[in-house]
Amino acid sequence: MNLRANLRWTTVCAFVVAIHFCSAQTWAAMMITAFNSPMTENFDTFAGTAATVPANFTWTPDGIGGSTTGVDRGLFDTATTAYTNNNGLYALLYSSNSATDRAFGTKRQPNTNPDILAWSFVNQTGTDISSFNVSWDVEQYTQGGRPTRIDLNYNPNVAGATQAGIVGTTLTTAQTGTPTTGANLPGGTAPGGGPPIITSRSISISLATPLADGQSIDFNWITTGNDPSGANAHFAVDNLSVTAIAVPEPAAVWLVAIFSAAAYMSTFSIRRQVAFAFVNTTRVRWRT
Ligand SMILES: [Ca+2]
Ligand SMILES: [Ca+2]
Repeated sequence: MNLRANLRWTTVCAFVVAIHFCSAQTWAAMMITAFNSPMTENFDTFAGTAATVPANFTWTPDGIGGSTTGVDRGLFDTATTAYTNNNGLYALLYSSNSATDRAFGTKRQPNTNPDILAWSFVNQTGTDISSFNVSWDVEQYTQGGRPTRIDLNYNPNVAGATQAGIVGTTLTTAQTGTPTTGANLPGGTAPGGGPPIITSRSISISLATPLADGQSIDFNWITTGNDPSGANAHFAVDNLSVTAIAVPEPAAVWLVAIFSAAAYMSTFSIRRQVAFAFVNTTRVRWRT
């Protein structure tokens, strides 16, 4: 192969590599193309394996040597199945409520490293995004002595994870049970247990710096829980929803102000005419 052919081959390879990485980045993040349009995930096709984590999501277990947190545990139906003390990644469901409704769940390894589920987005609206609404359900499927916790933060434009600008409650703590070694929730039919405890969260976020077109943002659901002794509950998130909120244009704000003022003046004018008519009527009656 001569020098010119070599250069041509190198150029083709560089182009193919660039396409690969661009495609990978495009695949990895969900594109935000519209305002006030919720983007949702219900995990109903998740099978409790790393391979079935939905696109646009990244799962980071604690990574400690010897940990079983990253182990794929598959489906766990707590309506029909006895409690299992195995730590790892689970698709959790309660078939007595729904045979198809799964949630993204884990039973944590006892250490201080968080398990993080990140949902990645890129702003493709063509303009800045200043605020988001985010909602999700936390679902507790079993009980244990350790109060497993799930919290949320976000990372705008790779600036670092933060909870700044969040209005609303982000933290949910599992209800602990009497058995410190773990058990199914009460109220079910053996060998299964009772229905999951579901806590719905809904927050708004005002970004300190607007997210420019083309910039990324990650929303992170963080599972922790390492004390006191005992077992962590099987804990999950479900029904995630992220909405970019449109900020009214200055012109629109002025129009609202003008219409409000006009409506007030109109009401004021009507009130004045009614008062004037009342006074006149009273005068007429007084004279007669
Ligand atoms: Ca659910
Ligand atoms: Ca679901």
